[in-house]
Amino acid sequence: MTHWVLHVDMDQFIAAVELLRRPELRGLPIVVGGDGDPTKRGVVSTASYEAREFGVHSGMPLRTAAKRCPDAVFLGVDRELYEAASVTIMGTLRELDAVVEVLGWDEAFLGVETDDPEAFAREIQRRVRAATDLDCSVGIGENKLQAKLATGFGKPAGVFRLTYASWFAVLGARPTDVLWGIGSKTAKRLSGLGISSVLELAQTDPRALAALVGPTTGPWLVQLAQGRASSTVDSSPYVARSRSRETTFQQNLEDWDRVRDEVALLGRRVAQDVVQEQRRAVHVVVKVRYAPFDTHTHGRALAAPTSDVEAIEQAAVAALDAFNERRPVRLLGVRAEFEG
Ligand code: TTP
Ligand code: MG
Repeated sequence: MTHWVLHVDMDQFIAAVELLRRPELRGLPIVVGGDGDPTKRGVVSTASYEAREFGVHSGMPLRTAAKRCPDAVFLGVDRELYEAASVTIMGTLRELDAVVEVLGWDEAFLGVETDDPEAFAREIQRRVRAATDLDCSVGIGENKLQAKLATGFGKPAGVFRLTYASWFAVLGARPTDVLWGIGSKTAKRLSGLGISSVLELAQTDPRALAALVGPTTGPWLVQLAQGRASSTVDSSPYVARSRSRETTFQQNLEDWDRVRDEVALLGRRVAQDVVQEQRRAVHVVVKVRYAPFDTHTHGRALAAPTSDVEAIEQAAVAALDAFNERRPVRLLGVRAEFEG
């Protein structure tokens, strides 16, 4: 028996949940976001695969989605419905002979001892479908990184295996931001250093990269590109690392006294969430999305771990002071990060 890591990720999760109660919409481009009115401000939570063909994706303003795909059906977000589906999915996974680590509301790692991981993956898909009528894709790897990346190649409703043996054949020529943990900023920085592909990053001397991007980050990036990562799946309950609240304004806020008031209000709300979770925050981050749509963040460390509402609110307001540009604002967010 061999230890395998399987990564399960639901296909077009919230669109798929919506389709269960609106089967007549199956096959049409669906966009879920905001309250479902694409003339209002808000962002796309998810687009069905049909809508993605038109270039609609998560995080995009609803109005842009409506421009790209005028015939899409727009639906409002119904968080509780998706959370209920998520609970059923995770419950189904826990009934399997595997260690289950929940990674998000539509994805989980499974640690499995088996000689036939594909058969195990098919069994997962069969059970999830029986319990929820929803499809998932399953990635198989020798570690979490390989499994997580494999899932994307299995979509939709498929199974894909990615191991050390196939790593470079599958990913070597791809840009570095396909790697889990490398975003567009890091990829850009790397390509500025002449490192564009996964293979190039994998062949970079970790010490040389450490000198350029930092002693921890440099070697870690090289390791990622080589497909190396932990294979330990941990079943201890999922603990959120942060809590956040945000508001999209239907009209831009131009008065920065109001911006400050809104940040204070969000700071208080987040602080109340922190209190409710009986946790302590160590860091507060403010997100400002200026009109038309550029997003910036600044953070503030708290003097000590705290659940004090005043302290968290004040940290949010202090973080706002780091924003030098006082342009019109379309969205504000405040995130409290918990202690270890
Ligand atoms: P994903 O698994 O990234 O996306 P997906 O399930 O819609 O599609 P895929 O088949 O490619 O996995 O995210 C899961 C759900 O999380 C998604 O349905 C909606 C939600 N979500 C947001 O609300 N906002 C976001 O920015 C993203 C990325 C996801
Ligand atoms: Mg998904």
